[in-house]
Amino acid sequence: MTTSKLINSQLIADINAEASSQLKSDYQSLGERLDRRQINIDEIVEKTAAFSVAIPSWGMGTGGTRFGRFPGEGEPENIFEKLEDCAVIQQLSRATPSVSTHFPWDDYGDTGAVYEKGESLGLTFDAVNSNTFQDQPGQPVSYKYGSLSHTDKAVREQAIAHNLECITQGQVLGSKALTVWVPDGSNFPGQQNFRRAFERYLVSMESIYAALPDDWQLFIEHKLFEPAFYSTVISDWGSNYIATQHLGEKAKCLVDLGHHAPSVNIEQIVARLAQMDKLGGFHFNDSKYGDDDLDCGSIAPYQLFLIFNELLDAAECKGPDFNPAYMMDQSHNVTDPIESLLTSAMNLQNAYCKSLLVDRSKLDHYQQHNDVIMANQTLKAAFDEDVRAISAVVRIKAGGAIEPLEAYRKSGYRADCARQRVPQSGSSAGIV
Ligand code: PSV
Ligand code: MN
Repeated sequence: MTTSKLINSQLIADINAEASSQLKSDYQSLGERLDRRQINIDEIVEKTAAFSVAIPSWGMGTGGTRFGRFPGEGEPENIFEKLEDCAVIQQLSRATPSVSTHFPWDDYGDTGAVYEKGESLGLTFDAVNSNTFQDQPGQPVSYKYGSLSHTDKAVREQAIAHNLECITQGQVLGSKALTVWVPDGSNFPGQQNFRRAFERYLVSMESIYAALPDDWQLFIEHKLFEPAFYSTVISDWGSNYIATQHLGEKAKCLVDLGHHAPSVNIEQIVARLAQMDKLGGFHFNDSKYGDDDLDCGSIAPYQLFLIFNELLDAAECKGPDFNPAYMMDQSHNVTDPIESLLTSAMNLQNAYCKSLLVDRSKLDHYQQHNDVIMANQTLKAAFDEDVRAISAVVRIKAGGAIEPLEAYRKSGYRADCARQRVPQSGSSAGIV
């Protein structure tokens, strides 16, 4: 089923033309403010333009909870339509040139065709994600009691084989990393022997690691709870770090912002992993209570800024080889996924941009002299700047939209999709 592809570029140009004089004056006054702090705004624009984040293919449809799902109109029905929606996000935001895929959700029997579709839309592919948290039709053995750490060798072998297949599919897509998140764990004390389960997991992961192409990385994603509610095998960054250390250089930790205990200092975890060369990448999202998978920057924008602040500190110290993968992982239950992902990409870009404004030598000076208030104010001064004019200039220079949401809404893209795509059936439950 084909849909209207991309948004009419004349429409974007017209909306940009209307918004451009306002943008000019916002940019000028921000430039003057930054100038007073000896910051050159054009240099910040250049650096901000280097920021990009991958879109999760699985975030393109409406998500849900275990209580239900309320599908929106014109949702994509398959990976090809998902890629079309991703291309619209990229067309408007110019900060999302790649897509992270999930297997077998994105397996339509012809991964070459998926690659070609992406290429035709100007998209590339980031890490591939495996799925051993659901049973698939016809699968010989079940993941009900775990996958890579299962007590039954046959289940472990099936899970390993699936991950190897993901690598094969990922090679077709030009991906350079496999992300492994396992649901393995237990619901009741006594259900599982913690040590043996971790041992079995590590042995399984050794086989996956051994199959990695030379230029690939293996990202391990930890998660505190859910679907297991008493313990999970890779519950936290400590277990994750142990596993990546055990496996070798190509294994790195992936930090999903929603996968920690409430009030955990995630930016400090980021700093630790970066320092030890074990920070592989991110699944960005936001949350209030647990793994809420809300839009990036919608709940705790200061935390996001503090994370980027650590990333820039690490980048300064480690140089160009420090290059964690930035991906989003959100569930859009009550919003149009395109709108949520556009907003999230911009929030991430703004947080990144603000962290570029931190006066690091001043910060270092105050830290060295234990000037607590001034150290904190130095960080806060960067966070408090309104940098939206910078990211808008980055977008317009790259051919995007000054106001992506406005352009998207005026384009009627979703309504076109609703006319052209077969509606999704039912309102079944399910978290993406
Ligand atoms: C698990 O909650 C997770 O964050 C992993 O990244 C999965 O692959 C993704 O969500 C699937 O919804
Ligand atoms: Mn995730």
